Amino acid sequence: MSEPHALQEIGWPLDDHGQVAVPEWRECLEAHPQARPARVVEQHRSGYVVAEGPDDSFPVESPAEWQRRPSYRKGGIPPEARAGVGDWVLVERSGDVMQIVALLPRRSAIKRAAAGEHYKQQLIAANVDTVFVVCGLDKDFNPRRIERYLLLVKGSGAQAVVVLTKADHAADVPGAVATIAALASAEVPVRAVDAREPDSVAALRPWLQPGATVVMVGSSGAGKSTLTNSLAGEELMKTGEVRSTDSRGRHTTTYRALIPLPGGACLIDTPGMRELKPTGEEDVADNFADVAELALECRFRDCRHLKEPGCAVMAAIATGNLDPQRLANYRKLQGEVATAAGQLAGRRVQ
Ligand SMILES: Nc1nc2c(ncn2[C@@H]2O[C@H](COP(=O)(O)OP(=O)(O)OP(=O)(O)O)[C@@H](O)[C@H]2O)c(=O)[nH]1
Ligand SMILES: [Mg+2]
Ligand SMILES: [Zn+2]
Repeated sequence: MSEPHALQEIGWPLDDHGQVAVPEWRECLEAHPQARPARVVEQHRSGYVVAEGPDDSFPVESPAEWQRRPSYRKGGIPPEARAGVGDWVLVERSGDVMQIVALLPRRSAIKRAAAGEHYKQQLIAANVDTVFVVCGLDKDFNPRRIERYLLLVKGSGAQAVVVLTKADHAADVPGAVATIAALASAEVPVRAVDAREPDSVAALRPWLQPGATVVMVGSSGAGKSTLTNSLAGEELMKTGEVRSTDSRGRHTTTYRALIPLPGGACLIDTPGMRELKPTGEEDVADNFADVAELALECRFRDCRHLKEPGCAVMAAIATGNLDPQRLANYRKLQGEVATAAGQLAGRRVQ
């Protein structure tokens, strides 16, 4: 095993006695006495790069069963069971190459449903403490999309923070922050920054303490790589101009990468997402507590908040206390989660 402090700098959790803080991980280590722990820092189509410290990364071969096409039949390996960026794996030398021999159980997992008609999950990042939901305060600003991201983060085991970039561009920063603060529950902090300015991004330090891991998600052009470079203090990731007509990015980042920051935290940069579908495991009402609370006041228990008399939800819309677009998004997401949950159940009985 490499120096414990080098591993610790990339997030390896140690307890007060210098032991791995996760008991199941200890068991895995004991089961593979020849292997050593490493963290997946890059995921490419062709394979993985893992690290044993901030300056010590190398390519590894993945187990043969991960290289076969995913299958849901008995014994098949679903995509989310393969390592992703942020995962801890055990690696062992095998001839000339280093080989992954085990995937340590995840402490948290950010997932979405993969594109395509077959129901599949895709891991965005593993073992993260915080998710920065990054959105520009330009033409890309979209509260409905932020609601969608927050739905996926809640229940993942990680905390969400909304990071509004391009604060230097925006006409009404406090207004935008208030809009997002109102739809995100009180436990979701919202920060507006100029992602290009180190002094401005210092506002994110509370979530970047030594040992912490943060993943950034958001659409292309939101400023994730710009933020990465400002926090790292050097140009590690390529950034790209956005289209002036609609502020859309050009998918500059093409793979997920974990970057150890000088302050001791790890930051995961990801490619901008075109589509964000729920996996079916999300709890929509939990994310729309305001709507759910109003629904309790409706006269009928099974009120669909359409034209029923005594509907508290429609009353809140009439008085301006609830944004009709938020209600529409609530319904849309509920429909999507229900569909995905049905597919998930179908897959599990196969
Ligand atoms: N003025 C200003 N420009 C910003 C800010 N953040 C990002 N930009 C610009 O927005 C463009 C896109 O930034 P990127 O960092 O490449 O965006 P990204 O989220 O990494 O995009 P993908 O890698 O395509 O997913 C670049 O031209 C940045 O300079 C900001 O806070 N203020
Ligand atoms: Mg990028
Ligand atoms: Zn109602």
